[in-house]
Amino acid sequence: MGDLHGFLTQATTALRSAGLTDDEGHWAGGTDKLWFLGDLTDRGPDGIGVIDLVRRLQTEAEEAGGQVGCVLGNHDMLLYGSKYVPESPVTELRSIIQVWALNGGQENDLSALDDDRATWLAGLPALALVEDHLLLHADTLAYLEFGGTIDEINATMGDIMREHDESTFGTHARLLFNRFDFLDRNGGAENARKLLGQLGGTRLVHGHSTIPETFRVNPSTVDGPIIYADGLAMAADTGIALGAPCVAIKVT
Ligand SMILES: [Mn+2]
Repeated sequence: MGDLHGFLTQATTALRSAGLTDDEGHWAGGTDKLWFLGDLTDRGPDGIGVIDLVRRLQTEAEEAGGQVGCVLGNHDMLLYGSKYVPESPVTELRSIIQVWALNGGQENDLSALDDDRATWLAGLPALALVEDHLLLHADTLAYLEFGGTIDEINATMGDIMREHDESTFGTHARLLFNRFDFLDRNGGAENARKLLGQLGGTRLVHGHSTIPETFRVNPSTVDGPIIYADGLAMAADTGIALGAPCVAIKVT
């Protein structure tokens, strides 16, 4: 599932429609694997509710022999940084809490982000290789600036999240704002091949750059992912905050 951005009701409905949860909202996916592509919070009404939903399903899926995971999004970093290092500079002019507020940050989410939830966010991987799909939040090569393998990149990102270094946190988060590296006009297929060649997988699946904005389509017409870059990339963020439907995408 692409970016949920606090739209808890839509997420809950989409999960039930996909048969991944039952009528009471509990995990019904058995041994299936369900991954979220980051940006659980901001913009929508209940980011904390989305975090809590993902965490609960993670426990329930594990008990059933399935798997629920989530990669770290830039908005998850913005919210987290706003709690621990609010003055950390993202640009010369703006601190992380300013960037968070200007990009849909919700006071309710920040005030309810306790240490338990924040610690969970800090433990999210930046990248995951699942069934030959390379899952990542942003469609950017910038991940390679954190390391040369998935494990290295995840370890570096975990350190950044846990260290709470006010002087560097914001600029690190900013790297995940980069996007469109896999679109044709930017040498897309070549970039996708580079990332997959280095990190593994046959197709990358990303959120972050919404389908309506990236491919210039009406949000109301989006009903699934778009595969592009010679079939090497899948855009999975339908653009819920733009009014598009929330969809649990089946990838294999
Ligand atoms: Mn997003």
